Amino acid sequence: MQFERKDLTNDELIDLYKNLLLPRLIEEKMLLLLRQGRISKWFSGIGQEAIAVGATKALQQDEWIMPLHRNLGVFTSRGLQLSKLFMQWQGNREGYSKGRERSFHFGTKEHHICGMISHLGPQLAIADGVALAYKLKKEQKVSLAFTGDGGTSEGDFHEALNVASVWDLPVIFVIENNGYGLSTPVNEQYRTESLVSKANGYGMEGVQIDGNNVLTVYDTIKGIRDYCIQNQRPYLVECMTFRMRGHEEASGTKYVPKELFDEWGKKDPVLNYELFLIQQKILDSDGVHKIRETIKQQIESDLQQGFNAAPIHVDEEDELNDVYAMKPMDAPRLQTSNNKPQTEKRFIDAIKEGLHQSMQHHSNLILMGQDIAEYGGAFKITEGFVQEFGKDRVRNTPLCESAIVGSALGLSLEGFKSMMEMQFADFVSVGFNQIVNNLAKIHYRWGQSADVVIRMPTGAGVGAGPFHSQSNEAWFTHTPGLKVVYPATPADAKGLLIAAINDPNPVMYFEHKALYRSVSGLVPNEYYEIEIGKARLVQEGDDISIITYGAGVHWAEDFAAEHPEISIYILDLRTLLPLDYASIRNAVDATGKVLVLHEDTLTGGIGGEIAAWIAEHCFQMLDAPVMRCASLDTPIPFNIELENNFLARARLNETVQQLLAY
Ligand SMILES: Cc1ncc(C[n+]2csc(CCOP(=O)(O)OP(=O)(O)O)c2C)c(N)n1
Repeated sequence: MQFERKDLTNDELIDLYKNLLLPRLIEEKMLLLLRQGRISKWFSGIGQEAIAVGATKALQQDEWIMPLHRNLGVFTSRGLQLSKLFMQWQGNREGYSKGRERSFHFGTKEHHICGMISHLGPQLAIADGVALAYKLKKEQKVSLAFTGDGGTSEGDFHEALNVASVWDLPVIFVIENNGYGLSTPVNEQYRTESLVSKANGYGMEGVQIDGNNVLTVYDTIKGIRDYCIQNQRPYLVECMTFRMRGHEEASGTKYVPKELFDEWGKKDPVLNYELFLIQQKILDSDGVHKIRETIKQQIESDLQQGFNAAPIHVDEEDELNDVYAMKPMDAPRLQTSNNKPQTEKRFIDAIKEGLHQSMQHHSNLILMGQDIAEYGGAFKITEGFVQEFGKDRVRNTPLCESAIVGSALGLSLEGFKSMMEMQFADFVSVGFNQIVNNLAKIHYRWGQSADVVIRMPTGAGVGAGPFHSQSNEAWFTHTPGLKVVYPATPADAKGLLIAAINDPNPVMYFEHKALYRSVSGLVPNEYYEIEIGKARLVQEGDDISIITYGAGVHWAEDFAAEHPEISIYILDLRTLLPLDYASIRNAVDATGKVLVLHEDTLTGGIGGEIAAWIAEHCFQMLDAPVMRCASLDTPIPFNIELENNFLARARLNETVQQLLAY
């Protein structure tokens, strides 16, 4: 192995050696503890340390890195306290995730490390968002994301590289090509000659290097960092290396030919570099011995601290409290009242006004979505925005929902707010993973907030067929960490959107397309919030209570107007997660007969959850079983007759009569 020191001083070379040795010695100790059953799962990076260490040392301490499961060297090179790291692996409260995450699935803001989720590829787009933040702030910085060879087959890899290129983002993508993805060899993973050749396909530069040579990695990434900053462009690096142990310790290595271990054993990144330092007389064997012993002692003493950590004490309140980030204590309360000036507005114009005022209010709010800039969005909600706020803040995106949600999270890491417009709520399925696994869980996992709003033009009634009409809010109400809001009136649409943007948590904002131009109402002119988690009493009544939201509110109101002989209490939920149980209880108490009405299909809809809660908590108040009126359990048909039959509204009268007759 050829080492080129270039202009590195002896001290710098020795510092790199210490950094390279530390993860190796920690791992050797961990493998021992694993055999003794003192720690659980372990993904080994033995043989690959030069990549994580070289890359991390080439960056500034405050540049975000998105590591994966073999990148212990990132964590150690960023100077994480070892005792805390050990507590993390033992699942102690004093670790980096309060015992909530395993192995390397945690991040730390203090060290600018973003924790991975198991799905690997989603890390890459987060780096795009961070790089976008650096670019917008005109900071001379890069972000760096890792992927394995296996991970390059994920759509997330393609999307993230494409966005970085199209948006001219200073991101370094590092592929650790270690020959295998679990047991799958690279010839069953891809058919290009190399992985770096894919760079060309995204219109970016790339280079393949020896990933076992720490000086090569360090020097290359340092140079690439300068390139990315100066040219404001991304760069792909393929580091050739080898995984010297199994995928994880329990999986063995039977599927790897023995010759490969012999061949790559000779290229060991730590031993070869050590030899180089000795040959160059930068260290002698005594010096090497001393460094090794010092590190081993440090590991032992920190490990003891780790073992001394108190066993975890379960505090359910603390668990629940950490699901959401708290709004800053000094955040103003933006209530409005009826005596403030109001203007009659359509639903769609109220949304537009809420978004517009939010853009004026938050100079760090970025809008992203397909065709939202010059074209103004599929429904024209952002029409005129790009002229007023500029291309930096009103961003057309390539067609890649997953990468844009990931980028939104990356923006959040650097203190930006973002709103992503799904062109249709139906398309959220291709950004689903980033929402339910990254955005939703990140605060609970390691305390990072995801300050993102996703606007979801939703619902049927416009003859748009199975993929432009779905009600998919229940996919998200089942995911702790998200908030789900669903306004029914123009005033609520504006106030809830402003509240969603002010909320530091990920909010799914459902806006019903059929209401856009069919519903109007008085909307306060000022900048105000409607509180998330608070339902609205639409009208009082004595016979039955209809609990509903979205288009259902209008169906219920129309029904009540057409049937003055029935006294109907109507509750508009407005927020589906978290639910306003106090208002639900009041609705039950008012009549003792409850109908939950929603446009979503019956099975697994939020109506089931509400009915179950009422049965459990309000049983004594009930004079009849809780009834549900929902859409048919079929995909949404295109033909308007079929669609009308599909929708819950077709069965509303029948269900009300059943309830009344009970
Ligand atoms: C989306 C997804 N599918 C499958 C897995 C299971 N899995 C975990 S790691 C891995 C192999 C990854 O290979 P590679 O990207 O080459 O990284 P390496 O483990 O070799 O470092 C697989 C299949 C996963 N974590 N996520």
